Amino acid sequence: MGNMSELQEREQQLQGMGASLPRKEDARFIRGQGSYVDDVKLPGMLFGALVRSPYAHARIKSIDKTRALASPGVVAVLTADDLKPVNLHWMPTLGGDVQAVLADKKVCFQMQEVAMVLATDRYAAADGAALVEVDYEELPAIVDPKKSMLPDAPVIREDIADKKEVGHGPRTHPNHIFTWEAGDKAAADAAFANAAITVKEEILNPRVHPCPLETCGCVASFSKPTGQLTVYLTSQAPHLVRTVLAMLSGIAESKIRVVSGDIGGGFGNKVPVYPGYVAAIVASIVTGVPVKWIESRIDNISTTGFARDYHGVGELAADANGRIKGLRFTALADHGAFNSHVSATKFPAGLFSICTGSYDIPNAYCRVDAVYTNKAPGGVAYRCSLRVTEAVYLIERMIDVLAQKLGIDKAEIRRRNFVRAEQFPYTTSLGWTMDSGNYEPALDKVLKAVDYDGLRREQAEKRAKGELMGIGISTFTEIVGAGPTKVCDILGIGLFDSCEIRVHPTGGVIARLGTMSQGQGHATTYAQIIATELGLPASDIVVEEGDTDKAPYGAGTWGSRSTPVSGAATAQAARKIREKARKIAAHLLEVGEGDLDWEVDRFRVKGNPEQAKTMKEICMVAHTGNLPAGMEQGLNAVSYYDPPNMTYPFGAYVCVVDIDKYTGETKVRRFYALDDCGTRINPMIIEGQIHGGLTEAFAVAMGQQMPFDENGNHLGNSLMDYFLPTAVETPHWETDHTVTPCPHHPLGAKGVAESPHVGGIPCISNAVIDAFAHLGVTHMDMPHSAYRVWRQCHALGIDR
Ligand code: MCN
Ligand code: CUN
Repeated sequence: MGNMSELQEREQQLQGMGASLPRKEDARFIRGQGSYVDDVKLPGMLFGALVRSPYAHARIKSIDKTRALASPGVVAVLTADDLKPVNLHWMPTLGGDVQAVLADKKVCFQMQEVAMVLATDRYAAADGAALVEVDYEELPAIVDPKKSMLPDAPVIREDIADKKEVGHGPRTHPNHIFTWEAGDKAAADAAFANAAITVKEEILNPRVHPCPLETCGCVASFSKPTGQLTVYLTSQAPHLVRTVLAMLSGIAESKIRVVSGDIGGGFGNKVPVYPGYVAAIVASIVTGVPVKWIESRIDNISTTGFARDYHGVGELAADANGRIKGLRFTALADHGAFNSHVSATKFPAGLFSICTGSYDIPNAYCRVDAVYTNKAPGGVAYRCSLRVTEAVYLIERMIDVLAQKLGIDKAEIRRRNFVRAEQFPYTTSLGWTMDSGNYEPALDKVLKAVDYDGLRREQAEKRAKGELMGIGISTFTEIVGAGPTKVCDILGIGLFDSCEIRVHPTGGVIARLGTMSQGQGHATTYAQIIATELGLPASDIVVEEGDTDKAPYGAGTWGSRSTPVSGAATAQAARKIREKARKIAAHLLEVGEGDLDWEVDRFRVKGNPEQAKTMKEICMVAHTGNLPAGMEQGLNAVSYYDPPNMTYPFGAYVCVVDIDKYTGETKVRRFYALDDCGTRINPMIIEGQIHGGLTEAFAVAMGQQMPFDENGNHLGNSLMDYFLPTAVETPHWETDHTVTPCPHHPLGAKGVAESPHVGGIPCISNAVIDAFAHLGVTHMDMPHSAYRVWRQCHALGIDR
């Protein structure tokens, strides 16, 4: 064996798992060398501009293209009537519904796509769009989901008014999408009937938008001679998009190529298939030249995948010591005018049923009713792992409400209810089997770090002086890594993921994956996994994602699934290669495979360690004729990984706020976040993800909201109105970690990217509300903007 320092040196040279390797992709990004969809410029390309509806609900009586067609540079104007002959005026959605590509007889939300104007440049297209004359007859709009299913509510989706179901069970009203439930209602009801104490609260997750820096868009290029369709598109899930395009166009999937270049932020906004993509594709098929369509900021905020709009009611039942005996959570989900968000077929309400959180709750029941309204479609986006944000917000808020009612400390009540380390794997009363966790030490570590007792003493002193200070805690568990194909599919396609690795003669490696980075650093972290597994330096490992012609099939990057699913596929593919390399090494060293030990970057003969073959040497030999009998050349492998379970990362966060009772101004004084995502591949990238997710949590908790008036007019669809925190507003984040490996993942890793958002929002809310706890306040809805916090102070009469 080599001495330790030599070994360590070799290991360090690999820059494998555990190293805080700076992101490889940043060398391009910080030099302005990224290549985004709007950088794609093809010869003869036309520009498409969408004509959008000014009304939230209206019948289209006529569309007059004459003036637009006469406008300089305008080549064509497409409407639903033009798409009908090719049957492309409607398209399937990832939520099992259909959506109008261009409005067919009526519009169902403000800014809905009505026509596409094609012109020789972007300005001519915009001018042309302004000249399309649409005659609308306005209809009454439904904006409040609570009014959606009233008996006399106007029917939003006349196209499916008679359908008894839209993919997810019986519908009870034309504006009803589905009702989904989990758990044992009778058992939960009994727990409530027998409980010493019960609490109930209405809790809103307002409609917000992830607002990535780069808006959505595409360049569609159809070649008439070959019948080949190439679409450059900002997609988090290029293969799923290709499948949907094949389904809707009838073009063979082998003749469709979807290419996602660099993505300037996705945050779930770039999962769905949008009407603009399909309109641009049809436009390219019709005109025979490439067509580019890029959203403006206002288009993006008003029409593409928003998040949340979840109207929850939480109920907990407990004994006098605060041990929770029962949980009942219901939610009314506003999906807008089309059910377009990504959801696994069996989970139309996403993974909401993870709402028992980190707690051992014996009886639970949850129910989600989803409805149509005259608002843009969506609901699942924004670092959310399919409604986990809403679930975690509800339980983390409700446990505070319970603590308050019982007069038990908010850290103590969590401790009394945690699933204990020895209970894992732990099956929740709503049916999930949580893989691993160690909650109490994580909470204790955080409380110690912030001197929780000292903070509570300080708070008591401040309260005595009439000042407002709040301490928020959240001890959340996420569910990420969708998911096992036995329970998870989208449009019938199982949610496995894939990695193909090719090793070249001199030891360079190229890996291709079905996922798609939007800023998560995949080019770096997948390379680190391969470096460790194959003993080849990360610097020589190239990672490629996003081109469906090159990468093996996979469901893409969302729901923090890249590490849990594709990270595992990467390890498995690399291990297949290492096993082949072992056979070659055994052949070269003339020993049995079992006589070899793997050591960082080479195989050594047991008992005769001077005899060794490095991976680099084996790479070359694999491309010669000197191989074991019958073995083919090459060192390539592909793995399609079907995860046996989801992964359940967790965290313990504490937030301290100071509130000015005269103005409502709220300052996050301190935020301490401890995350546990099992084995950590790149600590620096993890920290970056946590900083980003916490900043987005701060945005949601403190200021983001998409307001509408009663006619469905959007009241805040520009960055003048919509809150995006900059470095100026953003608090300082303190991060920490524990490591509880995932028992079923080949590397022991869990996902992490969404945790800080999911756990951060309730932590900040809990802090703000805790500031008012001694005054009897149990809940305040987000966002906690200064005005709204001041209103609370005013209602309590403490602002004078
Ligand atoms: N990682 C790690 N060790 C772990 C877990 C993760 O080093 N145990 C690293 C991974 O290798 C990867 C990164 O952390 O480089 C995030 O990994 P993971 O948690 O698997 O999440 P995904 O890569 O699947 O990212 C998806 C997630 C989602 S769903 C949203 S929304 C979101 C987020 O990522 N959108 C983002 N973070 C974002 N960050 C940026 N910059 N831009 C977005 O659009
Ligand atoms: Cu829900 S936002 Mo991310 O899963 O793409």
